[in-house]
Amino acid sequence: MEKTRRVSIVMGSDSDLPTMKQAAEILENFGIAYEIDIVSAHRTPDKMFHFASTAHQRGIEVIIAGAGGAAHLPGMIASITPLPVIGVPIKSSNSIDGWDSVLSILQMPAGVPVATVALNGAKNAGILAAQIVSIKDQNIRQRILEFKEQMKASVMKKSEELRNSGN
Ligand code: RP5
Repeated sequence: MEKTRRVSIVMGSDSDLPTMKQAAEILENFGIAYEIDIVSAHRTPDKMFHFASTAHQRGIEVIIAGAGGAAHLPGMIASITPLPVIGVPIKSSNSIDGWDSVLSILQMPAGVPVATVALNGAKNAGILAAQIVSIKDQNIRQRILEFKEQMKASVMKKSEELRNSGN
């Protein structure tokens, strides 16, 4: 039987996929079942509305939404769904230095939060989604603790190598 998908990754265009794949890779590493799709606030508004209004009924716990330029997708989804939404600003072909994407996702009005990560920060979006899922899942909590230990060990190793290199 297929595992219930707990995280939904959506993006405005297939051109966002190379960035958004990083969130998917993180979820795979943590063993969290997810779905991934293209949902555009501007080009497929009906699909966006249907997705945002039904995701919680399908067992989804967190939504990661990425978009570039006039990046309305995360905010529009957040205006409809009761689920937490993590927004990933993307430096897309129609983006001016990425600032338009960042500000479109970050500057939400009071009452409709979007947890905005850094420009192209899909990896952190995946980690944050895993941390939200881990609130009620001890296995995922353990994997996140191990991930942090690995990160620390990697930096400590590089630090030691640098100090021993004579530089
Ligand atoms: C946004 O416009 C998408 O999220 C994408 O980042 C950007 C460009 O889309 P394409 O023209 O590459 O399809 O809506």
